[in-house]
Amino acid sequence: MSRDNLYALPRDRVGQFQFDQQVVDVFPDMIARSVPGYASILSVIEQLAGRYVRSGTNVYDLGCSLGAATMLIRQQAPIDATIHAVDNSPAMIDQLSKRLHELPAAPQACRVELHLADLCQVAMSNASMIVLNFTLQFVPAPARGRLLQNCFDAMVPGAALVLSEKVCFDEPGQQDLLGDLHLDFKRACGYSELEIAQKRTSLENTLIPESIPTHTTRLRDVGFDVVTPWFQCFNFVSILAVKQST
Ligand code: GEK
Repeated sequence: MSRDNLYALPRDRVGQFQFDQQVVDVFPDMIARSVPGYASILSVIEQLAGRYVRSGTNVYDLGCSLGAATMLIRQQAPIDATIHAVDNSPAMIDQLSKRLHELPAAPQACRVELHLADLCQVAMSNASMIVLNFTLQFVPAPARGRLLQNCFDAMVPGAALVLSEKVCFDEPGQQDLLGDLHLDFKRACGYSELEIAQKRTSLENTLIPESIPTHTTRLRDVGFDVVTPWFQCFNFVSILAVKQST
């Protein structure tokens, strides 16, 4: 795995963050050293797949990047389920396609379909599990409610949605403290002050965090019956939302 040093040298101008080939080349290292709890969240997504993915249904991994969640869900899903891995970055989808082709043959594994598409435009149906693992934060805020409504409407009774996000806090003391603790985490993972500052600038108008109550209220408003944050480390959370069984 290549080490992320994309922002190690001073740049004259720090442009908007893009999920391009340079990012793809270092992505596993970048996300592991930037998102506290990333590995733990993935391992629980695998556990949840074992519980929720149903025979003959679809699973959507929206904003799949290199398919970290897709690969784990595939290990749990029944053979006649289909995982739809969606991303609008051609570099991510190309690399994920290569990874899938390099996997050893697994006759018991379910089908994985890749979609190079905007997740707001993708048609979904018959879903027993939908994953948005650090993706909604990149969708323009006004489009988020409609997207989650589409997810809810596409889900079968008893299905689960996992929403992991970087979040903000209304209370300034909490916002500052948890933000600082996240920066300490990045320093401890080897990022320099320059790398942290340049990455922050590049993400400024691209990654728009919202508060935990904003997320949970919106999920309830679109119809989910059980909405519960199940993980938090500093300003990173994961929320489980379940559609009522009939
Ligand atoms: C993981 N889930 O490793 N449509 C489709 N894809 C999008 C859109 C959009 N509108 N906006 C952003 N993306 C992954 C990690 S990374 C999180 C997700 C991060 C894609 C974008 O191309 C990128 O691959 C992904 O969402 C976000 O479990 O880098 O912080």
